[in-house]
Amino acid sequence: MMSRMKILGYYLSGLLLVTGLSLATGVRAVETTNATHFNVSYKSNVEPLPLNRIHSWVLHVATRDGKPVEKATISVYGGMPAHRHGLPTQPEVSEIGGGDYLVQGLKFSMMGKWEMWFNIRAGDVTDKVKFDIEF
Ligand SMILES: [Cu+2]
Repeated sequence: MMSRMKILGYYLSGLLLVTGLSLATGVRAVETTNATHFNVSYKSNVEPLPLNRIHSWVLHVATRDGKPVEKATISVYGGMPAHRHGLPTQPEVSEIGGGDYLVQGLKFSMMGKWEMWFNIRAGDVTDKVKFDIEF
């Protein structure tokens, strides 16, 4: 069971742990960000991540002990902090099942450092995760 501790107003900023690891195929990269309640990773349908091309990710959401999180409400936002702008598109998130969520309509439109944020709510637990991306 997920913790029912009160987390409203609690935002993770300094504890993000981003690791890159390769699957056995050696082709697809998966990045995992450990947030407070969920382990979240993504796989892009285009790798390496493309510049100036609409593509999609499959976001996998699991509990800290690895159980898939279903029926989560997920919003996505992001941008380039150094340039003070957001994403050039409005990606949409839909549930696939088994803890997987399809994120469609992603585009990174210029070189530099991007942040991708996902706000994930499941039951009474909310978590925010960030992926750092650099082109
Ligand atoms: Cu920019």
